[in-house]
Amino acid sequence: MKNTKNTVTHKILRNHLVKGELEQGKEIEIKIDQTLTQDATGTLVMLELEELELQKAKTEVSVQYVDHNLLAVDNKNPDDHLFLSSAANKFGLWFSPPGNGISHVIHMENFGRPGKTLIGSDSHSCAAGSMGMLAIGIGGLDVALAIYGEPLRIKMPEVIGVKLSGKLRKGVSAKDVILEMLRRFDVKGGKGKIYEYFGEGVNTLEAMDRHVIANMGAELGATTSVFPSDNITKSFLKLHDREDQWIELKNENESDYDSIVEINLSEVEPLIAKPCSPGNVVAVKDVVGTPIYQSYIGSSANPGYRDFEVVANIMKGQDVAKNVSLDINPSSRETLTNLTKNGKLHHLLSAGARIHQSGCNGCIGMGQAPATDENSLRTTPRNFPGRSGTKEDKVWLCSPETAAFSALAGEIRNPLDENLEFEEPIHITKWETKKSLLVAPLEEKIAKTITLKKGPNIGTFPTIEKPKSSYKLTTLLKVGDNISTDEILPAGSKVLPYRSNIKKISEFVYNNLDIDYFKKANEVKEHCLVGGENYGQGSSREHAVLAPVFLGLKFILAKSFSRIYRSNMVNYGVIPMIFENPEDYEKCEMGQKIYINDTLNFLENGTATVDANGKKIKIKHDLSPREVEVINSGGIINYVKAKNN
Ligand code: MIC
Repeated sequence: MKNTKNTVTHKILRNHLVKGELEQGKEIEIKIDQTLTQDATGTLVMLELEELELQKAKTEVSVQYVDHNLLAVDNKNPDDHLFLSSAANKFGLWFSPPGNGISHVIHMENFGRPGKTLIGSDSHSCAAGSMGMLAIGIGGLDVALAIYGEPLRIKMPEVIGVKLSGKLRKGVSAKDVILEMLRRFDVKGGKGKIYEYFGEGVNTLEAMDRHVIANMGAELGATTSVFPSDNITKSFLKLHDREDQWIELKNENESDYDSIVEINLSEVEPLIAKPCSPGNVVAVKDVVGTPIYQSYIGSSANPGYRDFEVVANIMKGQDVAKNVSLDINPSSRETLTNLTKNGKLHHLLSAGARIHQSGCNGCIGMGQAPATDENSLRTTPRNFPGRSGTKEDKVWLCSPETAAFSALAGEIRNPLDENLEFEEPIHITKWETKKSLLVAPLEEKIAKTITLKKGPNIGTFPTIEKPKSSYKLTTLLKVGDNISTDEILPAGSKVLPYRSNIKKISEFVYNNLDIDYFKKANEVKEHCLVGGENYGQGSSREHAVLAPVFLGLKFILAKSFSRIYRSNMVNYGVIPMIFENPEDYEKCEMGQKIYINDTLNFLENGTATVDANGKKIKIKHDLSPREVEVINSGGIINYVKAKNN
């Protein structure tokens, strides 16, 4: 029977369906209209496009942003920027230069279009769901393939309606809403789900508030989050001179959702995620008085003009507490321009704030790392261990209001107990813009003449092997639940500059958990890993798969995998093996050999029994027949090349 559901999600999917049916759990293929890549993942995507011999992007809009690797302490990051600019010119992409700002906010302002599909090589690409798009964060190779003209293949998720009623109180903001979702569902509660927001409460949220909520849907492990496209979306588009691109999109029928979650915005209270997981949410009132060292404003999780203005209004005429670093990271050059024009930057500076350049900065450990043992309050989306750049860091995630009041006091404060007489952020109707900083794609005949500008740090794309008929492999590491990509392949200013150099970056794999991993991998070469639940949560960085593959990783046996990590594994030919009985995890030990005697049969039939030092363990996989073919071909590039020849 044809699916007739009319949620916003179903409407967009139906319009883009290339193959399959919108039945939960079934593989579907959808056409992708737009892509977004950023520098930390984009360098690899551009090498992939070179490998695919792409002539010109097949998408409607593809944009290459530079927002992560901004510190120029030597040639590496600047070389990457030039490489990316040359690749954008060659392949027909837009280019957003360093200092322009964070991809997600610039994309929403300049390219986001209700009803369109977008994928991005950054897990927070889902932020564009705030304007009625179906926007999914995914590994770089899937993005490269979309630019190359391939549809995206995903399993049809469950569509959960999140019914918002009421209105947020002053001192409480959108960040508290998504923290409420994380308090309820934790970091893997959203796996296999799309959260679609609806109800009266949605009308009380501005476009950028919706962005905050949609952005951190990534932290729930969700495929994406979707908001309707309504008059608020229309006025946002109008502000950015694109009103003509508006269409209305709303859910017709509540019963079309697979299930419903309800949040009364009037009852949401200030919340905070304690170190070291976005799911570690408690009420701010329960941690009041905790001393802080840093208050950090910015990132793609709180990128709106209002998120900075509210801090400026709270700070107005007051001083940041002694010994507290108030770090302001403007989300875009335009946000900074408008804050300056409206006098808000002045309040921040005279309160003692430190102003940084526009971009992702400290969110990913590119500067502003906190001192040892000191609490850092951040409006950023993630606080996985060590992500700030400081080992054993103590990063807390909260709203701009909580971060601002705490910065004034030098300790965590609950905004609802503070002086709420500050001016409410204005509803912006005038936006000073300088669109010319975005570089448009070149004409095809000029693009053809461009050669890629590769500095000495730009590596080559490694070759991926087909699976062997059997493996007897050493378990190089056994890890617990919810291991994040930040733990597998650290972020930070030391490692990020090697994102275009797989050979070099492989030296850092698992550095924070087992400093000898690289050395041991070099000794044993082919190896495997054992993991718990939700292995590989967090970022989309395919390097967290590709670098271990470069060192000889062949399969991972885990209780479950995160969505993006799993698809990156398939793309690079690593077999995602799942414990049939999760208790068997206990039978595995580090250093032990795992023996599988018929890999190809396992891939074909979906189950097998492996031998771990004499102990029998039943395993399974949840790969679709196409994914099995991809692994058997030695990864997706080989698969696509073979298919197209
Ligand atoms: C992140 O927030 O972890 C990042 C940095 O944006 C990543 C991308 C990356 O690893 O470069 C993401 O979320 O995909």
